[in-house]
Amino acid sequence: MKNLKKQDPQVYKAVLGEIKRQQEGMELIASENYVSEAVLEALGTVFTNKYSEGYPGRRYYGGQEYTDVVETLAIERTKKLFGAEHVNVQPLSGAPANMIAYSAVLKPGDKVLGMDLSHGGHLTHGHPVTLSAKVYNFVRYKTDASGKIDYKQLEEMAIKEKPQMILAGFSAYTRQLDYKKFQQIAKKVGAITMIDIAHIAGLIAGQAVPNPVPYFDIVTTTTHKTLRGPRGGMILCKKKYAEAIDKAAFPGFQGGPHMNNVAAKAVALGEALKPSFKTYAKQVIKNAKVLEVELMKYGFKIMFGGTDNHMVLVDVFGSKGVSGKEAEKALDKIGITVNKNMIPDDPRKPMDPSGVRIGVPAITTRGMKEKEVKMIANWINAAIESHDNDKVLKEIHRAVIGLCKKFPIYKNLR
Ligand code: DSN
Repeated sequence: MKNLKKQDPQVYKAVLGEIKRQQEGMELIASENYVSEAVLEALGTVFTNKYSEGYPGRRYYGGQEYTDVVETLAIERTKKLFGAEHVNVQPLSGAPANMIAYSAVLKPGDKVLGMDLSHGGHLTHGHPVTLSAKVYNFVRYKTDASGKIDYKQLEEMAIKEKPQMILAGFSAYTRQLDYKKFQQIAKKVGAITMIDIAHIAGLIAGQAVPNPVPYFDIVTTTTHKTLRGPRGGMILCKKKYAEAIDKAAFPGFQGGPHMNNVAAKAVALGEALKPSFKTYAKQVIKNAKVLEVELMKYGFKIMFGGTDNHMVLVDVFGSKGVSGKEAEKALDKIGITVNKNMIPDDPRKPMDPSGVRIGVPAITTRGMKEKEVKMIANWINAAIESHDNDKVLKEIHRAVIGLCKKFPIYKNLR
């Protein structure tokens, strides 16, 4: 970064600080990951200078011979990874991807059956504070006491509500969804099916969890979580919806795509096609399972009865009398980053809920395995139990930094 260093020392210093924070911190936010240096390089290319409204071979501006190359690569690689009929790689991120998908197939006021946020859903799946909830009429389904989705109840709701769309997907739910059931219920009531796979896209690409793409009309995702690409979104759909999705993305919702991100998406998708990505995805699942088992041994209550994916949702208040906010703060002090999170029907408030969400995609990218996860679970327990003892927290922090140094990231970035 020699030009940045010389020209803008303030920004340079902040970048260095962030590199150090990422190097020395234990990143357990379930939606974060570390991209490869090749992905970072693609993000920093001259593609950022280019306007490319339209799609490969049919753009509104000239000079597209190279943007067409990277966008086509990203599309073809996504089709191959997920077996998708049609792919749009232009959504700027997950929330825009969802809004584009809704607007492609729904009219304002149409009804969507989506998962409740506190039961693991996502803000953009119809939370009242979002634009989508102002435009469409969301009705929310929940998990049952065992933590599973009650498909019988979902079917009854669908028959009663007659939604135009049934939406699956989550940001804090940890169990495998029954894709076929969603498809069957939607068919019964004539609804379109959509699933948001943002959290598990990498696990699907790595064949560590079942692929929902054959079962759903529309699939949205981000590219920066388990898929380990740059920040961005994508929409996969059946051919039938291809034109509507493309038109809804541009000119319907967005302007020029961010072609440096599209180039970086292509690079990350190329990485996901390699056999090593399958090993990565399987290790993510193994690490999450070890985390679940270890935390349970320490007396933590794991929501939804456990995990089938890359994260656990822990009721820290119910288990240890420490709120999600306090737990997040204590873990911050030992260099472990997680996020406070609502648990199903949480009696506490969103800014200080009962839970924390803990995910392992980033530490798995660093090369950490079962042995390290056991150490991490031990530190999490010790930090939460000693959340008001700064001396103990400092000691644990030193140990966390020691382990992080053994698993370096971005060795060449300066
Ligand atoms: N912010 C992402 C997450 O943490 O799940 C999704 O919006």
